[in-house]
Formats: sequence, structure tokens, C-alpha cells
Amino acid sequence: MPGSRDDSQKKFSMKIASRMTGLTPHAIRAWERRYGVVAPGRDSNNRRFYRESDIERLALLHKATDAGHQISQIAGYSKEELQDIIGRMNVIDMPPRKAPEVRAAGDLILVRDYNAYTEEMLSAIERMDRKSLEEILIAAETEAGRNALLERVVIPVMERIGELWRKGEMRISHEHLATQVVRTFLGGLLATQKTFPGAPHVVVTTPSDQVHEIGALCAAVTAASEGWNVTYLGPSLPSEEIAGAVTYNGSRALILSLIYPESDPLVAREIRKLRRYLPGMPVIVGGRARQSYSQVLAEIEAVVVNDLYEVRTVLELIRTTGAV
Ligand code: B12
Repeated sequence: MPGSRDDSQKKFSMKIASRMTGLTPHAIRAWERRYGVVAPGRDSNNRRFYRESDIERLALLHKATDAGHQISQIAGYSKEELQDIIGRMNVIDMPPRKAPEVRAAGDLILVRDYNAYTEEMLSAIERMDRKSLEEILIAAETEAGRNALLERVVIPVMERIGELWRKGEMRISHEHLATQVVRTFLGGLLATQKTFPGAPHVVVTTPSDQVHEIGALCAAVTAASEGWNVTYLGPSLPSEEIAGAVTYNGSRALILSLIYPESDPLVAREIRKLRRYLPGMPVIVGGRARQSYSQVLAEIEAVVVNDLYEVRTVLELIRTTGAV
């Protein structure tokens, strides 16, 4: 609810509100338009401004949606009600939630919605409709929350695109458009994620020759949502550069994504070098090619994870115990 209008309160621009709440400006505008979650004021140039109470409310709603609540259901909750549901599901401290299909309430409806998002995205890609693609991603994030957006919408869509492209049913230009939109959207989520003082650092990237980056970006957004201070370096980096970044910002973990090629001797060599540069550093590895590198990953004692849920669990373990 907008709350009382007290003019003595400080006023914040959309940019600052976005930074302080960790929500994208798109999400804030969509929540305002669809659910009236806050009612910002307007300055003399008709630009929105937010009061402290608005920021507090948006931040609480963000935490609650990250914990799995649907914005459509909690938009009208009072501050106390929001604090109550967040307290019960403490986002940062509780063990990460399993993928959405194990949620009890509204399960069937949610699953149907995810498929609808995927179909709508594929149809927008086919029409080369960049704007609709962006809007569907924003809607999916605001409705389903960030984890579900990644696991149930973004990854399935990329997998379907790969399949359609392989079968010759989708052109390269369509795949490129989709990759660009998804990449920019996930990059935006990373850029606006609020970091807390003293948050542990993690570097996310892919080794030399591994150019596919959506898996790495999904892992980066996941780590950021878990309260980590993420340095995302983009794809295909030599081990010297990766090790330099990890050391430079005092990272407590390194996340690598391996997608394609499989069983590449250069990639295996780079991974071995990384371990020499970073003895003892927890290295978390995921991605569809991970099994083809199982020998070298076992050699360097990497933590091989199957999905983003496992990334959350492993990061939590590192954060609380320092080891895996
Ligand atoms: C987008 C895309 C591209 C883009 C990449 C752009 C970019 N900036 O990322 C471009 C156009 C460059 C490209 C190029 C190629 N691509 Co391509 N590409 C894809 C596509 C559609 C998505 C890639 C992606 O980011 N996937 C990542 C996520 C979204 O999907 P995933 O791999 O299934 O990941 C899962 C997990 O592994 C996990 N995950 C991934 N990383 C991580 C990391 C951690 C820590 C964790 C926990 C989890 C995790 O998330 C997913 C859920 O389980 C895939 C299809 C697909 N299924 O992936 C093909 C795909 C990977 N590409 C493929 C191929 C063949 C190519 C090319 C060889 C095509 C060509 N002839 O030129 C080149 C190779 C380029 C190179 N030098 O290596 C094949 C690989 C086949 C194989 N043997 O593995 C795929 C699978 C398509 C297909 N169905 O055939 N590609």
C-alpha cells in the first residue's frame, strides 16, 4: 500500500529505488501498473520519485517474491504481513528452496503458467518480436520470482531453441535475437542486484573456448540472489585471467559453466592450470558438458553441480562453513 504521504520523508529517483530494492525499473513500473504496490510522487518534470516507505515496501515485496510468493497474491499485504511471511521463510538464511514443482500450493497453475511463458517466448522469437520477448521475461520474473524464471522459463526456452535450431526449424538469426535479449535481461538483473556490506565474493565465468554464456549468467544471477557479491566476467577466459580476478577481489568461490565443446583437451588443460593458480579454492562447475570433463574435475576436486538449486546449496555451505 502506498502508505501515508509524509513530505518530510526523503525522495529517491527510480534509479536509486531500483538500486536500493534490487528490482529492475521495469519490474517496479509493472508492479505499480498491475498491482498498485506503491504510488510514487512526481517531480516538476513529471518523473517518478519514491519515499523511504515506498522503498521499504518494494524491498519487502522483492524478498517475498524471491522466497516463492506470487506478487499477484501478496501485493495487498501490509508491511507487518510481509515481514511475517519473510520471517517465516527467511530468504538469506534458510536452506534454498527446491525447484518450484515441489511447492504445495498452486502447483498445477504455476506449471501451466511456465509452459505458457515458454510458448509465448518461442512465438515472439519466431515473429522476431524483441519487445514482446522482453515483456514476457519481465512478467515471468514479477509473477514467478527469480529462481523459477531461470529454472522454468529461461533454461527450457534456450534448450528448445537449441533443439529447433538443430532440426533446422529455427534460423540462426532467431537464436541470436533470443540470446541477445536473454543476455541483456539477465545482465540487468545482475546489475541491479543489491549487495550487502561484507557479502562474500564469487567469480562466475567459463574457461577458454567455452563461448556459450547463458548457463554462466543464470548461475551468476542465482549467486547474486543468494546475497553473494558476484563478479561476472563473461565467457571464454584464460585461466590466468580467471585466477587473477578471483585473487584480486578475495573471492571465496569460483563458478564455471561448461557447455560446448565436450572433452576438449585445451579446456582440461586450462582447468588444471586454474587449480595450480588457486590451491584450495572451492570451484563449482555446472553445465551440460560437465560429465565429459569428469576426470579432470575429480582431479582438481571441483564441486560438480547438476542444477541451479545445487549451486544455492553449495554456496550456502561455503558461506557458513568456508568449505564444501
Ligand atoms: C545460444 C547458443 C549458441 C550461441 C551462444 C551465444 C552466447 N553468448 O552464449 C552461439 C550462436 C555462439 C552458439 C554457437 C555454437 N553452438 Co550453440 N547453442 C546455443 C543454445 C541455444 C543455448 C546455449 C546456452 O547458453 N545454454 C546454457 C543453458 C541455457 O542450457 P544447458 O546447456 O542445457 O544448461 C543446463 C545446465 O547445464 C545448467 N547450466 C549451465 N551452465 C551452468 C553452470 C552452473 C554452475 C550450473 C549450476 C548449471 C549450469 O543450466 C541448464 C539447466 O540444467 C544451445 C542449446 C542448449 N540446449 O543449451 C546451443 C548448443 C549448446 N550449441 C550447439 C552447437 C553445436 C553450437 C555450434 C558448434 C554451432 C555451429 N555449428 O557453429 C557453435 C559453437 C561455438 C563455439 N565456438 O563453441 C549445440 C551443442 C551440441 C553438443 N554436442 O553439446 C547445442 C546444444 C544446440 C543443439 N541442440 O545442438 N550457440
